[in-house]
Amino acid sequence: MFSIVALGCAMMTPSSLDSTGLRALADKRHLNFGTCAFSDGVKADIDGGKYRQGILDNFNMIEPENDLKPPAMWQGLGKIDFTKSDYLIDWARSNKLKVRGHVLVYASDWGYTIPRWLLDKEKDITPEQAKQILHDYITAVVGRYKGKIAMWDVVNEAIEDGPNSRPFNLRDSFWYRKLGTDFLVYAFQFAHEADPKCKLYYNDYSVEIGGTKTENLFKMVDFLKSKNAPITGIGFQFHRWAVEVPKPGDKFYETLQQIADRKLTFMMTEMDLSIPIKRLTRTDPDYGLVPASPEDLEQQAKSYEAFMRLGLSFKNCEGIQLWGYTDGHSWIPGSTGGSRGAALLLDKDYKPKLAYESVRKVLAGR
Ligand code: 9MR
Repeated sequence: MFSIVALGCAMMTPSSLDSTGLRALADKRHLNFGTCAFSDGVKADIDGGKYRQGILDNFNMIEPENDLKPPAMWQGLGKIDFTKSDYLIDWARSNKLKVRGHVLVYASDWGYTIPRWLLDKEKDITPEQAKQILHDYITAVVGRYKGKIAMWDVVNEAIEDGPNSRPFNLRDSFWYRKLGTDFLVYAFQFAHEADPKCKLYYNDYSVEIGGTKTENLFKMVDFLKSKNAPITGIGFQFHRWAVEVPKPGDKFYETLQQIADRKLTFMMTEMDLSIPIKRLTRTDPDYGLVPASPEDLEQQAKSYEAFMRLGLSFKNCEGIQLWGYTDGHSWIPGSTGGSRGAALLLDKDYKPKLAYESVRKVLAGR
């Protein structure tokens, strides 16, 4: 039975690891510690090679940020373009980085989730054909990276934020309209058949804090388990604001304990802890990149420390991953109209922030 257990790393003493990047510390405690990454970023000329070096110094795992998403690679029935994902995954493997796959079914019709051409064909596709299409896509993608991708987000963000009348408050999506709740079960089954050793996750945002969306998550997980779907664990994204400081016994701890009670693992999959950023015009080179107030960086360091301790206090935590690591490459300013950002460990110039030091401290067991 899983339970909250302090990992005993408080015993470790400061050592030469203090002066190295975070990767050595994560390796030493056998922790999967990752960041999202983009294939063009790891090319030698991006930011003078700093982007790829920062990954190598600090992480032992990566997850393609967008390159493995269905709209990025799925060009038509039977047509999948693996150019970018192959490049990134080959680079990761040649540098002994583990790879997390993201994502097989992004269960929404909205945004960068499902290829437009598939939605356009919807009225000509029967449920049986949809099942076959799902099977063939998952088999091709998981099969190509069999043994190379350690864990996959099989289904991502299937639960809607606002209330609706669908089971588990699922989003209205192509896959739900064609296959009902079975699409969830099929996706896990097909992925498992294609790579039986791969760990398979359901991944979502705003489910780490308790409340209605979390209740829907548990209902969905219980449904998947009742159908014997081969699910390993839950990916909690942890896109949060750096005002939060989790403490044992609070809603964050309670939610993760419920995953342990269900004998599943979990990962923190996309952590970034944003702060307000300086309002600048879009043409300013610093647009979206500079904190509004230096005090927020101290608060952010406290918040990172507490979130790291939250994850590491559970034995069934299979890893901690950040959604990027330099403020120069982050989705947040673009999606908040330039009001929030600076959510990561290094600043836009790849200089370590206070948050970096607090993560280092926790990884070193201090
Ligand atoms: O960071 C990603 C951004 O570059 C993309 O434009 C966006 C749309 O697909 O997705 C972002 O990543 C999301 C991830 O795939 C799933 N969880 C939320 C992430 C942030 O939106």
